[in-house]
Amino acid sequence: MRREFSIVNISSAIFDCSAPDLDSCPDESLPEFAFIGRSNVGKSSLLNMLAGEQGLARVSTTPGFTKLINIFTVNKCWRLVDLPGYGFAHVAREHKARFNKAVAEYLEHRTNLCLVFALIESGVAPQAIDLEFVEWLVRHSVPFVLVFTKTDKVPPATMETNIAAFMVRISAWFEKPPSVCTCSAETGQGRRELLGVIDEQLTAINAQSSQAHQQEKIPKRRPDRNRPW
Ligand SMILES: Nc1nc2c(ncn2[C@@H]2O[C@H](COP(=O)(O)OP(=O)(O)OP(=O)(O)O)[C@@H](O)[C@H]2O)c(=O)[nH]1
Ligand SMILES: [Mg+2]
Repeated sequence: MRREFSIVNISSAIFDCSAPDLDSCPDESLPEFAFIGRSNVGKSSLLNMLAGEQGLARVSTTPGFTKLINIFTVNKCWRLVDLPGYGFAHVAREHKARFNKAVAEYLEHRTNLCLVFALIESGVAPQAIDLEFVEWLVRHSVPFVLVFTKTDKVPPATMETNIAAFMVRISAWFEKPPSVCTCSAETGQGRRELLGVIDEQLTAINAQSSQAHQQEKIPKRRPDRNRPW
């Protein structure tokens, strides 16, 4: 059965800050959705495509271009986060270590991180580095959706083969496999579905917080502790 999504309507997307590490990130008051994946996989491009604003996050043909945790506030109430890529060998060794550590800390400890979009190139067979990274996400209980990118460059049959092969390689790590989406920042393919994923998460968060609010309003039957008077 086809899933129906109610779509997040993006009315504003504003650059918030570039943080070199977790401590420099802004307060944790807004839900965040982060993009991670190999250098050059298309993280910044996908962020721009979803936000509907070319040039919001900087795109480059040079792998390893995004070096900081770039944070964007959408509709003043949630955030998109463009993370530095992994697996770019030519970044200076100390930089590589530092950025990997910053990304790992962000993914492990950011309490307002709702969901990670783990990007994989749809045109390539499963790569060890992507498999290792997905395993790391599973081991650290980071919630994620797999997003196969650059679908405009790949014949559909090749893409299907690559996705199926990737899913076989990771199948042993889950009881229920992660959701899979595909996208092209070039054509806009996948925008509706990915915004639908974000919308589902935001709806669930809203429901949780209104439930918590209601519970606060219900008078407690008994005081929490004995009163001294
Ligand atoms: N054909 C095609 N090219 C894309 C797509 N998405 C990104 N690109 C190109 O891929 C290159 C890298 O894109 P970025 O969005 O900068 O990739 P990134 O993952 O943010 O890269 P780093 O910041 O270096 O880790 C650029 O030349 C983009 O124009 C896509 O969907 N289709
Ligand atoms: Mg980038």
